[in-house]
Amino acid sequence: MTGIMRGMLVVAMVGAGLAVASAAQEPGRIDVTIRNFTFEFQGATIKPNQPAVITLKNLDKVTHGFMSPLLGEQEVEIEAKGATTYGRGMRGLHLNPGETATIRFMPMKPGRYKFECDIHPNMKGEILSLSIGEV
Ligand SMILES: [Cu+2]
Repeated sequence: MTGIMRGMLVVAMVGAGLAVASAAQEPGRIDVTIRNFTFEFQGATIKPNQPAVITLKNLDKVTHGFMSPLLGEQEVEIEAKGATTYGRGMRGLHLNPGETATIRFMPMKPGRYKFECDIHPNMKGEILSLSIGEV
């Protein structure tokens, strides 16, 4: 009887292990909506060495910028208006009214990545890249 119980426990644990492994493949997603000269966030945490996707949307009637040291440090891919820009050493991007952009990159190390709108310096935000277990 105990033998059967133990067998069931092992199966359950293997199942849980697979679920964790497949979750690690999923990119970390952050949605940033620019509204009323403010960066609004959803899911503002990403993990080091896990692909990250930031989706930017400008709902204001003026052009806003998204500028961060994060973009200058590593390979980044930015998709906007049907064109994709990629490479290293980007300073940021400008987003026209109503436009969206998608930024893909691999956060290499844990840390706080500040970003701001270079057109309106009072607009600021921060993306956190945290290791599992960090707070
Ligand atoms: Cu702005």
